[in-house]
Amino acid sequence: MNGLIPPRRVVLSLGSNVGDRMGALQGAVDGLFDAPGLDPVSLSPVYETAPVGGPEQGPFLNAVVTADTRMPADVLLERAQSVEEALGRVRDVRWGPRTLDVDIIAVEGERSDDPRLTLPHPRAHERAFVLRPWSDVDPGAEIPGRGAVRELLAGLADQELRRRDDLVLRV
Ligand code: A4P
Ligand code: MG
Repeated sequence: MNGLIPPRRVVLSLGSNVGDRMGALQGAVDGLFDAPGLDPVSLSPVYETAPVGGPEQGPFLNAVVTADTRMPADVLLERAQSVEEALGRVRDVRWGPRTLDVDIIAVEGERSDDPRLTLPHPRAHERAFVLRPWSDVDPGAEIPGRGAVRELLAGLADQELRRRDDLVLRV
C-alpha cells in the first residue's frame, strides 16, 4: 500500500482541433501514462466531432481514457495541464481552437463545485463528444446527479460525430 487514498477510477476526455490532431491525442496518452501513479484501464475509439460552442472552428478529434489512480484529484489536474502544455497548447479564446484539451470528467466518489476543478465536469452531461466514447468503454457509466451516460446520450442525437476506425490510440 502506498499513500492514504485507495485506487479510484477516473475518466479523462481528450480533444484536439488544430494541427496534427491524432498526434496530439496520442501524445496526451503517452504523457499521461509515462509517469507512475496513473494506470490505464481503457482507451476509447477516436471520434471526429463537430465543434460545440465557441467561435467558428474546425472539427475535433475526441476520445476518452479511463484509468485507476491513488493521486488526489488536484494532482491529476496538474498532470493533465502539464500534458496540455507539453503538447504546445496556447490558452487564448475560451472554447476556441486548441492543439490539446485534457479535461477531467469524473473521479470516482468525488464531487466538487470548485471552479479550479469541478467534478463531475459541469458540461460533460450535455456533450456527445464526451458521452459517446465514454459509453463505448463503460456502457454502464453514470454521472452522479445527472444520470446514466447512455440515456443522456440518447437526448443528444443532433450533435454530429463519426467514429474513425482508421485512428487507434495505444498505451
Ligand atoms: N477546470 C474546472 N473543472 C475542470 C475539470 N473537471 N477538468 C478548470 C479540467 N479543468 C477544469 O480550462 C479552464 C479552467 O477550467 C482550468 O483552469 C481548470 O482549472 P481550460 O482547459 O484552460 O480552458 P478551456 O478548455 O477553453 O475551457 P473548458 O471549460 O475546459 O472548455 P470545455 O468546456 O472543455 O470546452 N467541441 C467538440 N466537438 N470537441 C471538444 O473537445 N471542446 C471544447 C472545450 C468546446 N467544444 C468542443 C470541444
Ligand atoms: Mg479544458
